[in-house]
Amino acid sequence: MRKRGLASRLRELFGGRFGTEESYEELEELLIEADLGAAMAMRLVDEVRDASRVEAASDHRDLVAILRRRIESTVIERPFVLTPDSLNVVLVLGVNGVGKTTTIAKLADHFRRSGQAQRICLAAGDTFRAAAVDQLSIHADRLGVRIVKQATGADSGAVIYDAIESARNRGEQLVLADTAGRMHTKKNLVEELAKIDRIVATRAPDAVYRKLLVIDATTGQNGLQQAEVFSGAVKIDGIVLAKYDATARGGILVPIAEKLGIPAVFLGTGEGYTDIRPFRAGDYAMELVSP
Ligand SMILES: Nc1nc2c(ncn2[C@@H]2O[C@H](COP(=O)(O)OP(=O)(O)O)[C@@H](O)[C@H]2O)c(=O)[nH]1
Ligand SMILES: [Mg+2]
Repeated sequence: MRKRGLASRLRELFGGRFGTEESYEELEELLIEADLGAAMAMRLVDEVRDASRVEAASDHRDLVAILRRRIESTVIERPFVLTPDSLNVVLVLGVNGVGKTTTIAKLADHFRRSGQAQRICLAAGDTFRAAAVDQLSIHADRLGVRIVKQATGADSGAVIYDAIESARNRGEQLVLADTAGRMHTKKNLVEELAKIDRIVATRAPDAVYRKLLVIDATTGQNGLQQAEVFSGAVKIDGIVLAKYDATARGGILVPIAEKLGIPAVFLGTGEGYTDIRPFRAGDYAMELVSP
C-alpha cells in the first residue's frame, strides 16, 4: 500500500513548529485535501488545538492519535458477508467509470475464495453500452462463472430479473448485477434506479437483496455528491471505495459516513481480481494519518 500523502505531511507539520495559528490553518487544509470534508476538518483541528492546550502536547504522535481515533469512530464498518443457503442478490451502482464492472469481477472472486459462494451469476445490467456487456462477459469467462446478458439497449431491470429467476432455478447462491451509471439527468437516473430496485424487491422477495455503491477515490468531494444522489434514489447498504491505491487522498468515506450514515464495506486496491479487501475502520484511519 502506497503511503498516504496526508501522513508524511502531518509529520512535517507536527515536527517542531506546531501550535501556531498558521500550523492549525495548514492542518485544516491538509485534512480538506485528503477529502475529509470542510466541517470535519474544522472540528478535528479544534479537537487537536484543545488537546494541545490541555496536555501541552507537542509530541506529534498524540495529535495523530486524536485524528486517528476521530476518523475511526466516524466511519462505519459493517462486514459484508453472504447469507448461506439463500440466494444473495447484490446490485452494484455508481456513475460511469468508477469501477463497477471491475468490482463485480473482484467480488465474484472474493466470495468464491472466501468460501461464501461457489455458484455465482453475473447480470449484465449495464445495457446502455455494448462494451459494458463485452467487458463483463470477459470477466465471466476468466472467472468461470455464468453470465446473463441481452442485447445492448435491452431493459436493465429485465436482464437482472432474468438472472435472478435463472439463478433461483439453478440453486445458485449469488447474483452480482451490473448497472449503467449514466447521469445525464439526475431525475432520469433516480427513476431508473428506483424502477430496477422495485423489480428486484417485489419479484424476488425471498432473496437477500443488497445494493452497493461504488465511489472512485480519485474524484474527491464529488464522491459525496454521488452518494447523496444515489442514496436519495434507493437505500444503499454499503460503499465500495475503488481506486484507493491510485490516490493519496481517500478520506471521502469520512464525510459520507458522517452526512449520510452509509457504511463502508470494501476497498478496491488495484485492477486485479484479488485487489479488494473488506473495509476495516481501524486500518483505514491508521493509513490515512500515520506516517
Ligand atoms: N487502480 C485501480 N483501478 C481500478 C480499480 N477499480 C477499477 N479500476 C479501473 O477503472 C477503470 C474503470 O473501471 P470499470 O469497472 O470499467 O468502471 P465502470 O464504468 O464503473 O464499470 C478500469 O480501467 C479499471 O481497471 C481499483 O481499485 N484500482
Ligand atoms: Mg461498467
